[in-house]
Amino acid sequence: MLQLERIVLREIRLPLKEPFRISSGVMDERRIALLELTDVDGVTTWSECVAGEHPNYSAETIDTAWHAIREWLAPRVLGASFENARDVFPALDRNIRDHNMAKAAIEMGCWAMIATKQGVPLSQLLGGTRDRIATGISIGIQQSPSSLARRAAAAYDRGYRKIKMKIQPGADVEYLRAVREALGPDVHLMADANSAYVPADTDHLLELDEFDLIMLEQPFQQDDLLRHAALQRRMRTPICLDESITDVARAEDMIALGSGRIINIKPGRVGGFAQSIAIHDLCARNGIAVWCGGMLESGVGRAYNVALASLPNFTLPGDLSPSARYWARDVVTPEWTMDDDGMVRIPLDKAGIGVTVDVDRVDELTVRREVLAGAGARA
Ligand code: OSB
Ligand code: MG
Repeated sequence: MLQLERIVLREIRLPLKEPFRISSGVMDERRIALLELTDVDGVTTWSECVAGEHPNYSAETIDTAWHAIREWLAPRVLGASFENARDVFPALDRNIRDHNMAKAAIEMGCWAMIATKQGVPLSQLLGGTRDRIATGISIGIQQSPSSLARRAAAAYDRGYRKIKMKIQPGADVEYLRAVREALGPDVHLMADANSAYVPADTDHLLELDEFDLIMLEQPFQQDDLLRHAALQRRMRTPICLDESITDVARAEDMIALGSGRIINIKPGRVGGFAQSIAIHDLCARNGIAVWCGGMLESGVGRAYNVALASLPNFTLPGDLSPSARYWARDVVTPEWTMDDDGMVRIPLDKAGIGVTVDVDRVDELTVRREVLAGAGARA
C-alpha cells in the first residue's frame, strides 16, 4: 500500500565538468528537478525529473515539468492510495497528455518508496536479474575528427564497453572514420544524431555502413517512423530509436514498420518504470535488443537507470557513466563508479535506490524549492 503525503520539489544547478554538445544544442550546466517524497508513515525517498533546460531533446523542459507536477500530477497522488506501483502511471496518465518526464519523476519515486518500505533493492522490485551492468560512454560533438579520436581512445582505455559519439551533418563521416582507424575493427562504436538528418540525407547516411557501427541512434525526427523504416530497409547498420519511442504503442509501431532494430529505453521519456518494463517485455518477445540511455542525470536519476538496466533484455551496454565523468562532486554517496572492465555494480545490499542523498550538498545547490501536500495535510 502506497500513500504519499508530501512532495518537496527542488531545482538544483549542477555544473558539468565540460560542456556536452549534441546536434540540437550544448549544455554546460544541468538544471535538475529533484523530488523528495514522503509517505503517511514519514518514510522518504528521492527521485529526479530528467527534463532539460531547453525543449531541444523533447518538448518538455524543467519548467514545464515543474508546472505539470505542481498543477496536475502531484494532486493525483497526494492523499490517494495505491495497491501497487503499477497503478500509479494509469492514474497520472488519465486525461493528461504527454509530460512523460514529469509523470516519470513521480511514478518512479513511488516504486522506490515501495522498495524502501519493503526493505528490498529497487532492482529486485523491478524484476532485475543482474548484479553488474556493462557501461558505454556518450561523447559529445568535438572540434575535429582527431580530437574525437583521442577522446574515444581514452574512453576505450578506461574500460568502456561501448563508445557512442554524437554526430550531425558536417561532423559525421570523417569523424567516425578517424575513430574507427584509431581504435581498430573490434571496438563497439555507435553514433547518435538526435534527429539531425532528413530523408534527403539518406545516401549520405548510407556511407556510415562502412564503419560497422553497432547501431545508429535516432537519425530522423521523432515522429518519423515511416521514414526511419525506409532508411532501415536500405541500411545495413541497425537503427536504434530513442526520441521516437514515447510509449508502448510507438514501440509496437517501430517493430511492425521495421523502423529500427534496437530501442534505447529512458524511463523518463516513456513515463516511468511501468511503461519501461512493458516496452522491455515487448522487445524481448520480438527479438529487439534494448539498452538504457541517459540524460546526464545526477546520482539520484542514475540510481533509477541502473536498477532498470538490471532487467534481462538489457543486453547492450547502457549510457551509465560514473559520477566523476560528469560532476566534480555528485549529490549522492557513494558516488556511482565503474570498474576497469566497464561494469557498474547494482547496489543489491541496500533497500530502495541504493544511494544516500547528500542533503547538505543538495541544499547548497538548490535555487528554488516548493512543498506540495495533499488537501488536509500540513506542508
Ligand atoms: O540522446 O541519448 C541522448 C544527453 C542529453 C540528451 C540526449 C541524450 C544524451 C546522452 C547522454 O547521450 C548520455 C549520458 O547520460 O551519459
Ligand atoms: Mg539519444
